Amino acid sequence: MVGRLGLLLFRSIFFSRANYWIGQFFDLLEIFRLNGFPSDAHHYLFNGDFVDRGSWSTEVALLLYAYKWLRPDGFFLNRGNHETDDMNRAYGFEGECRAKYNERVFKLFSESFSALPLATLIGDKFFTLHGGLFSDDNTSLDDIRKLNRHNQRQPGQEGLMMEMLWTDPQPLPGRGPSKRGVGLQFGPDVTKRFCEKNGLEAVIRSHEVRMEGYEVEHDGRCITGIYFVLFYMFFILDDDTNHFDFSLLCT
Ligand SMILES: [Mn+2]
Repeated sequence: MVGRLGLLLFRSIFFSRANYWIGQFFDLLEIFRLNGFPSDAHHYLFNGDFVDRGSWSTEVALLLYAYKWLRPDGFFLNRGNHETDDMNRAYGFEGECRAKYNERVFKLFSESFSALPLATLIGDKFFTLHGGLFSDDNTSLDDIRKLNRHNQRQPGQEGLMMEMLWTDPQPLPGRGPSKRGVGLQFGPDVTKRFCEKNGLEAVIRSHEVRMEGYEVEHDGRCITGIYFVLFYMFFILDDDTNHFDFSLLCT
């Protein structure tokens, strides 16, 4: 399973590397052209950070939303740390909305971002989210399900939502300070305990660039995948050969 994901990731990233300067919206169309447009045979999960890079973010977000609307059971979006007000103010998406549309459009996007799932479970075994794991070993999938993201809206400086959007893995056991100054780093023992406690095979996350496009760490239990420029990671599950159940956490 992990190998299959890896292969698909590599195939897609190989392409995006050669074309990342074209612009993210056209990269997205090219991904669909190469790998198959969303259909019964091609399910997609985009793992956050859709906006803020380049000047085509509104088009990207609207296309992703349109596909979600068209194919609610076969097209999935997780929130990234860039789908937040603070980041949009600093990295350009708010300005893009104002330049192309108006303030109200940014507010509508902001509200829609706060409604995006923070994680998706694939087949009950693969916990997929943008950032990573938690400061507290007792955090469970049920705690995540109980999180009311519609009330909270923005991640703030601490807590489950912030950690899910911001944390990174580290090779050393235990936890360490974040190199970003936001969140923390979690070691292989943290990942192992979380997976065992919650009956998971692995954590799939994005949020960082890996030179080979993706990397499997923490004894195979933590997979970081990226998509250059915009999509830190996406992968494709093909119903012709495998069937996966997606369930959204914190729905
Ligand atoms: Mn990120």
